[in-house]
Amino acid sequence: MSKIATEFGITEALKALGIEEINNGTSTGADWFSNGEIIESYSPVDGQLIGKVKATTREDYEKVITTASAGFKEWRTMPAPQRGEIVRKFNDELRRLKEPLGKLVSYEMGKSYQEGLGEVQEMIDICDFAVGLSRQLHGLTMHSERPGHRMYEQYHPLGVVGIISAFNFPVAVWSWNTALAWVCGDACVWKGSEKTPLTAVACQNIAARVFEENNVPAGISCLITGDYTVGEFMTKDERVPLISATGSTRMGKIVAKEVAGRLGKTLLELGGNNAIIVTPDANIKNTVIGAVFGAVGTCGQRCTSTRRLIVHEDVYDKVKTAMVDAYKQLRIGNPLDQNNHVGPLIDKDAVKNYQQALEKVVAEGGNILVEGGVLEGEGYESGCYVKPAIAEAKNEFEIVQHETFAPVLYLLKYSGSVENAIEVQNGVRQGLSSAIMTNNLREAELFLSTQGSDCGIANVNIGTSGAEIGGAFGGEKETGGGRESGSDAWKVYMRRQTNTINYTTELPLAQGIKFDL
Ligand code: UN1
Repeated sequence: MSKIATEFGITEALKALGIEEINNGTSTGADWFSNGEIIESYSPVDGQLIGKVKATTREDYEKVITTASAGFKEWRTMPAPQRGEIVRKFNDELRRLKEPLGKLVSYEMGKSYQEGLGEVQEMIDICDFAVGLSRQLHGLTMHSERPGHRMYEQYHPLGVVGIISAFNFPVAVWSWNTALAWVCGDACVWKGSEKTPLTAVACQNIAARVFEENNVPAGISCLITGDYTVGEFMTKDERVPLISATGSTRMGKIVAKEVAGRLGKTLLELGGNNAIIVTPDANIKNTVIGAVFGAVGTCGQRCTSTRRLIVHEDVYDKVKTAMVDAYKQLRIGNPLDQNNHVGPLIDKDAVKNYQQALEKVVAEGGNILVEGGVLEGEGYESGCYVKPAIAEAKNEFEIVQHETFAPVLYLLKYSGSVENAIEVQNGVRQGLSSAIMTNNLREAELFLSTQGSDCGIANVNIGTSGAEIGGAFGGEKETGGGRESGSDAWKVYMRRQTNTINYTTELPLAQGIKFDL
């Protein structure tokens, strides 16, 4: 164990979460096994090996999917509020293990400890939400056009749900899907990111233990581990009616095509290119807080991270100076140390992408306002620490149109009315999150109107990241169109059935059709 790991209690956290030196990455809940290659998990915090996880083979997967399919048949017959009670018990364990899990998220993924805890808090919140939901899986009733007939709709469980999640929210995204899918009566098979395999094992450990203690059938919470080839076992599998995938637009397009080819359902949560519009009526102090947190939080690796700041020319210089000043205050370093604001990027490939983005924006005619660069020396041995950068740019630059998963913020100027800013904000292929900073009611309402933001999330006087679980989360255009977590996102995990019951002695036909025999 490294100095950091010892100082910040990583060994204790791993122990509390049941992580061993070598872990099986395949689990049906009741059984753990794995015959694939070994994946090593290195921390971007200090470059140290944290542990190893054995990947899932095709044969391993077959065992998982058969168990999940069989488990589903039993689980679906349990009343939903009773399934909610299991989720409540699972949540008790999350509350108990919040600190070690938050710490492991921070150490394995590199986000700040506070954000690691925040991520576990999102899991707790969605479980609470799901427990209430377990008594509210409502359908509608309709008035039939025929006398003596009753019509209504109901929601039934869908089956086995395949979940593919990314490294940047290695635990919360799983829970947004599973907590809902479980109360809906589905079995879940999860492939987490191969960049964060230990947090996935930790979560599965918790679920498996609670489920076993409560006699939940095997297969309701399953884990598989590996790269995209393991994900493909699920996307190609007709026994998995729904694939919920979070990650890049490139990955989403492949998954969408594969699953659509067998007429399966997808829930896609893909890339964003999120902007904050700053109008002359904005509160500049709040703008800076929202924009800096949005751009550098999680080292710019949220799909909701702020990538573009679209500032009116009247306040442009003021905002520019305030942003540059704020970036000077940023402390970059070990994310477990609560004095630091910015931790490392996930790995050296991410560092390369970051460097290329900065080179590209200059090549396209951008002007670097806050210099980037890779940090070296004591505390930065992992080679994954970079300086958050700001560049003045134009929306039509190829690099600005592209989502770079790193702390690079583009400053764009607009003039005239807020419609011009909205056009810039919407002028990208992605459509996840957006925000406007203004105290002008007309501007705010226009931004939220039909002619306003085309994103799945549109905020007024808060930044683009940090959404609460109560709302539906997701975006339009190349973001994929899926909605997860709150509101009525649960409906995607169920199949809708329309029922018509005739309680007369006749058989009248709809649309007044006569068919006498
Ligand atoms: C993601 O980056 O995949 O709104 C999810 C937020 C978080 C979730 C981000 N609640 O920033």
